[in-house]
Amino acid sequence: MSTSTIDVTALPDAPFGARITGLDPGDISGEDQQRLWQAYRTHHGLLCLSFSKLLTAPELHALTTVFGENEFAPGRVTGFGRKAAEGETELSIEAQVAAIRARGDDPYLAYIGNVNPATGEPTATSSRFFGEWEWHTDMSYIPVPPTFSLLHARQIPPTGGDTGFCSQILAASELPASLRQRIIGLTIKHDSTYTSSGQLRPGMTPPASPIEAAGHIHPILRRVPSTGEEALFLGRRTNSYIPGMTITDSEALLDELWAHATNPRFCYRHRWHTAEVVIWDNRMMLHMRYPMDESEARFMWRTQTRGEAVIPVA
Ligand SMILES: O=C(O)CCC(=O)C(=O)O
Ligand SMILES: [Fe+2]
Repeated sequence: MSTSTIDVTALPDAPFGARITGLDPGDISGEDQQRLWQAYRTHHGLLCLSFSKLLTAPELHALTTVFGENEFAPGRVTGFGRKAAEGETELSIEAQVAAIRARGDDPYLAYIGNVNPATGEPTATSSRFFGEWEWHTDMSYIPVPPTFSLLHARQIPPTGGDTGFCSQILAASELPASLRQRIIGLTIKHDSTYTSSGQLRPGMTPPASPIEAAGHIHPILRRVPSTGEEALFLGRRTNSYIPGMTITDSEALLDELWAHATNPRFCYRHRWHTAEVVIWDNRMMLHMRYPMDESEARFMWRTQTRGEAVIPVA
C-alpha cells in the first residue's frame, strides 16, 4: 500500500509541467522520491511544489539531493560564473568553500532578489534586475552545466516577476527537417560575461565580439539521457557564437534557432506563490524572468545539481 502523501496533477493550460502537493519537506521518503521522478518523466521536466511554509536551507538541500548531488551556486567559487580576484588565484576550491562557510554563508545556495539575505531588508539593486531577463539555461558556460535547478519563493511581489519556461524538447521535436540537418554536428560557444539580467559577472570584461567571448562550447542538439529525448541547447543569446562560422552567418543561424526555440506554444508562464519550489531540468527547457516593479521585494533561494557531460545528437 502507498505511504506517500504526494498528489500530482498536470498544470492546467500548459504544454508540460506538474503541480505537486502533500510533500513533507522534513521527511521525504523513498516512495516520495520515486513518485517525484515519475512525475518528472510524465510531465517533461518541470515540477511546481506547493508548501504551507518556507523551507529551511537543509530542507531545500534534502529536496535537491532527490535529483542529484548539490552543485556550487554561480558567482561563489572560481570557475562557476566567477573569475578569481587579485590575490585569489592560488586559492583551492576547498579553501574558498572554507572561507564562505567561515562567514556563515552557504556555497550551494544562490540568493536571487533585491533583499539582503541576512536581514530581509531591501538592498540597493541595479535597475536591470527589475527588467525582463534573457531566456537561458543555468550556467551553460561551464564544461558540465548543472542538470536540475530548484527555485524557492521566499518573497513574491503582488504582481510581476513571473518565471517563464520553454520546452526545448518540444522545440527539437518540431524543428523543420532542413534546419535539423543543418545543425547536426554544430556547436555553440556559451558566453559567461553577463548574467541573465544583463549584469557583468564578477571579474569579467565585455568581449570585443562574440568570437572572443569567454565560455564553453557545447553541441546545439543534445540527447537527454534520463528520457532519451532530443533537446535544443542554446544557453543564452548574448555573445553566443557558432565556432567555424563567420560572425554574420553565426548571428543569422542563431537568430533563426532562437525564433523557433521560443515559440509561445512551447512555453509556460509561472505565477509564483510564497513557499513554492519549482524544479526544472535545464537540459529540457529554457527559462526567463518577467519584469517587476522597482518598489516591490522579490527574493528566491536557488540550488542546482551537478550535471553530466553534454551528449551530442550524432
Ligand atoms: O528568479 C527567477 O524567476 C529566475 C531566476 C533564474 O534565472 C534562476 O534562478 O536560474
Ligand atoms: Fe536561471
